Amino acid sequence: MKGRSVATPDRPVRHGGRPPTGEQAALLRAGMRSLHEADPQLAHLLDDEVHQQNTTLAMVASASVADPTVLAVGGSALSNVTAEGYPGARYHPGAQQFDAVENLAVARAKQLFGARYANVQPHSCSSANLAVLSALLRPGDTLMGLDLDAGGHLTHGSRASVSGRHYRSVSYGLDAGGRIDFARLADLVAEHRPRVLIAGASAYPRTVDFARFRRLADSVGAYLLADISHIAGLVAAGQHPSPVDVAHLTTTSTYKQLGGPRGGLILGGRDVAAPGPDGRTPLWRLMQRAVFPQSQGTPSPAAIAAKARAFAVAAEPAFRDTARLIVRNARALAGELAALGHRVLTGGTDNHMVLIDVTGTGLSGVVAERALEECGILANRNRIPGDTKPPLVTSGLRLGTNILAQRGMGPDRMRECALLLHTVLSGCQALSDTAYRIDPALVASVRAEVQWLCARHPLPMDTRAGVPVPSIGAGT
Ligand code: DSN
Repeated sequence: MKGRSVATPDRPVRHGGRPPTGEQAALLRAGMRSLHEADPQLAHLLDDEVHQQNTTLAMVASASVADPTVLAVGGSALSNVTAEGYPGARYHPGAQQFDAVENLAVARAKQLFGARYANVQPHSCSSANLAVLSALLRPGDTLMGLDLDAGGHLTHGSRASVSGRHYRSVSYGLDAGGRIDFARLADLVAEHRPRVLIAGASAYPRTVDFARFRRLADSVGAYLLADISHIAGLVAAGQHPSPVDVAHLTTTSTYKQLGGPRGGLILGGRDVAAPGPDGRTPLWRLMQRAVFPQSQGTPSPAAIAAKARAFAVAAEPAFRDTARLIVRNARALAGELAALGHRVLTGGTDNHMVLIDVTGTGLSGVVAERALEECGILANRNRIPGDTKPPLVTSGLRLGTNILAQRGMGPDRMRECALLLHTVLSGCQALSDTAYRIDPALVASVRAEVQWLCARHPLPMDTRAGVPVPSIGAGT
């Protein structure tokens, strides 16, 4: 151990300002080089994925692009560490670095969100939500969340998920304007007296009034869980009100808008020491147990390291600039699409998301998604309120501006993006709910325009664009 210090939770590794030795970087480079020789089939698929991401216009609202440093950290040798438990209280040896990394990730998550508590171990936000629910509810207790068809999430009480099977799930919905129907929600809360109320959505383009949710939760002594998976970047950057000190607990995924690895996060704010359902155990302690050992075993050390890196990237001023651009772009995109005659749900957006009803163009959501993909534009089908088509077909399309802003596109470019969307949607002829015909010349011309835009606005990982690739040492 000469030349190295050993971390404990109380004594993080200090390197005295010395640069990293480069052993990890050498390992990554050697690994990729070996992969090319040992498994060219897989190496090709990975290269094709990078190429596709660089050359398509991704408007999938639940996606963002991870910084190359986040991707590299996610592939680090920490993957080889097996260590159940928490820093300083592991069930396996050899967790010195992992302990320090997990402490760093927790500290950075707390700093980024102004939280008093963070658990960085959930493998996804679905895992985080199910852990929270299992700690606060007994089977059969009442849970209230936004209906899946109104833009809610599976884990908010959908019958398709254990959250809707183990608990008594009562869903709330939207008003005629497509906004959360708080009047109806107040009636439902008074009638059903949920033990947990969830504020959060997968397809909701408007600001979520967390304080109003909290007042409703308090009126019946319910816990408020805020799921900010889709807006976590905006929350971190101050572009959406934060629920961290408003809700009892907050959950998020780390990849949708935080540019992190696939993973989840539980945050606690002002109320994290409030008692759980037993009247005495603080919520933070319940959360620690709820994740490990109650719902997960071994955590994913490399993913936790990548979260630590992503939280640092999200704390940089450039991230806040991008978040501002995300919102401005979404507003511009919604305005342009409306001007082109598309029905934009709720009439616009407050966040990164634009929902449109594609039935006006004679298409289903899945046909619109497939035709756009053929032209190099990615956006996913989405059910809309009152949808009569099945979930795999749908009547809507969900668009997001996270990656457009990460590419450095601004509101002026949204007119071009809207025109490309419009050209495809209006030029596509539906043969059924799932089949379509589109002129190959139109496909070629849209693809060419997409290529041009992508080349003008390269992703941070686009090595074709002269983005510097760090030197990681000779002879490796
Ligand atoms: N929840 C799904 C979505 O919103 O796209 C996947 O993360």
